[in-house]
Parts: sequence; structure tokens; C-alpha cells
Amino acid sequence: MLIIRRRGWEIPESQATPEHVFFSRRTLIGGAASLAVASALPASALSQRIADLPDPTADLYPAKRNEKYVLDGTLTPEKNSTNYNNFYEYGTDKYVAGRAQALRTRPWTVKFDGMVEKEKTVAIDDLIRAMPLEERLYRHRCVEAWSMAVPWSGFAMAKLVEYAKPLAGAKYVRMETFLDPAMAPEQNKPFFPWPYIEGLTMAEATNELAFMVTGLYGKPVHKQNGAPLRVVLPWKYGFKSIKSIVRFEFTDKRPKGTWEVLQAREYGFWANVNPEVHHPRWSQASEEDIGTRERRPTVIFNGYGPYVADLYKGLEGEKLFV
Ligand SMILES: Nc1nc2c(c(=O)[nH]1)N[C@H]1C(S)=C(S)[C@@H](COP(=O)(O)O)O[C@H]1N2
Ligand SMILES: [Mo]
Repeated sequence: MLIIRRRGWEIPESQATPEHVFFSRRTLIGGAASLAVASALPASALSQRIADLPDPTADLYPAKRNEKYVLDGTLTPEKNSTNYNNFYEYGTDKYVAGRAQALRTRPWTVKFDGMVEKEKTVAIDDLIRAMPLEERLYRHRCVEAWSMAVPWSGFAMAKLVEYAKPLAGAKYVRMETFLDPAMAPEQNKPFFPWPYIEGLTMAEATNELAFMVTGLYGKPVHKQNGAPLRVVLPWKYGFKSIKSIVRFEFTDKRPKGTWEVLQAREYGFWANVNPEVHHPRWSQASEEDIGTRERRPTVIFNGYGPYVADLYKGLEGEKLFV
């Protein structure tokens, strides 16, 4: 059961939730187009049965914690971080946990294509078992000015890039979430240019902090948190940390993320956390912890500057903090 209650940071939601604003605007613009997208087939009985089996990688958790990544605050309780989410495939509110159980995470394949030595598609369990799993405690800062700190399990994104074997000319990785209105009926709605897309430079993707998540709180990752595979980029606003990924495309062209497509003035490619660069509609100076509900000052690069500031040397002319 979900307990729905309004919290401090939601009060100014009509102003502070970017999505809210587009939602109404784009629904008006795209109303008729919605019909075109609504062609979902029901899940086959077989894949339903596979989906109901226990997670085939459950034996891999808990993964050994990597003690290098330490927090300066308290860990967010599981009940908070798994019941207050952004996952637009299941609705634009924060209480998507129940609805997200419709996500079928097996069978699931991940495709690597574009500028790679050889295009390939791998079953998620083979990919997870090919990677060295570890646990890391990371902070997470949403552009909406809420934050949390959780124990993710997974593997360095650098390992995934190595596995993909990109060509030397690849400059970016473009990541794509599943597109399947049968298991995410919100994808029938036209307000969003589905599927959800995000992108990184190769230097960002191979920075030691970029982490592919397969687990959370010592278990396979919850559906509402982006099962079976998502990325986390703790120095960037949360919208960059794309969930439920099915494709990694390597390219020499800078990918446009979903939010940049929707509103480039408010959500850019870089989206690094900075308390001094405010969102056009609200301050980024502080954030509210969804566990303790305390407000704390926001820190540049969400506190991860020593790991990532060098990535942005020479790029001062870019909108690094939008
Ligand atoms: N596919 C997909 N990925 C997504 C989102 C989404 O709506 N769809 N929301 C993003 C945003 S805005 C945030 S803050 C984080 C939230 O992750 P959490 O629910 O695990 O806290 O996921 C990001 N990844
Ligand atoms: Mo977010």
C-alpha cells in the first residue's frame, strides 16, 4: 500500500515541477496524435509466466560494498526512496510504485549499436553475470530540488563501455528506455516524445562515478527505481539517470535527451548540479531530503567535484549547469 501525503517540497509543485507545466501544454498541442500511438498488443502468456518467476540474479545480492564512496549524511530509508519516484512511463506524479509493477523485466535484452566494432544484443542476465557487481552509497539530486542517498548495486559504466567495444570515433553514448505501451500505458499519451532518451560524452560515461544499477538495498533493483538496468550519475541532476534501458548507441553526434527536446532553456545536455545556477522557475540553492525531510544546502557537482570537475575544463562557454 502506498501512503499518499503531501510533503514540503511538493507544495509549490505547480511552479516547481517542470513537467507539470508541459504536461498541460503538450496535451493541448498533441491531443489528436495520441490515437496514433495506441496500438499495444497484450503480453503473451509465456512472457507473463517468465515475468512472474523470481529474479534470476537474486543470488548476486547483496554485492560487496565499495567503501570508497562515502556519504556526508544519512542513508534514505527504503520506504522513502521506493515510494517517491520520477518514472513518467507510469505517471507524472511521484506515487508510481504500484503502477510500475506492470513493468516486465524478463525477458529483457540490451542492444549495443551505432559506432561499435560489432552490433550486439545481450540478454540482461548474461550481461549482469558478465560484470563485477559492487555496492556504492551515492547521493541523488533531482532538478526539482529534492534529494536522497541510497545503496545502489551494479557495475562501473566504464565496464559496460568496454563490453560494447565502441569505435575510436565515437564521442557520445545515447541511451534509450523501453518503448512498450502494453506495459506502460502512459506511453500511449502524446505529452512526451517516447521513449525516454539520455546521453553522455564518452569521458563522462567512463568516469569512475558513472554507475550501471542492477540492485538497490542489497536486492535486485525495484521496478519503480528503473529495473532491470539504469544508470546513475550522482553529479548530475536526476533526469540524466535514465531508467530501464534497452539500448546504448555510440555516436559522434551529441544526443538530445528527452527533457532537452521538451524545453532546452530549462534542461540541457550537461545538467551538472550547481547551487548558483537556478532553474528559470525556482532556486537550486538548497534541497529537501526525502528521508529526513530536512533542507540542506546544495553543493556544486552534488559534492562530487573532486571526481568530475576536470571533465568540464575548457568547456566554460557551454551551459554546464542547465
Ligand atoms: N525512463 C525514465 N528514466 C528516468 C525518469 C523517467 O521518468 N523515465 N525520471 C528521471 C528523474 S527526473 C529522476 S529524479 C530519477 C528518479 O529516480 P528514482 O525514482 O530512482 O529516485 O530518474 C530519472 N530517470
Ligand atoms: Mo528528477
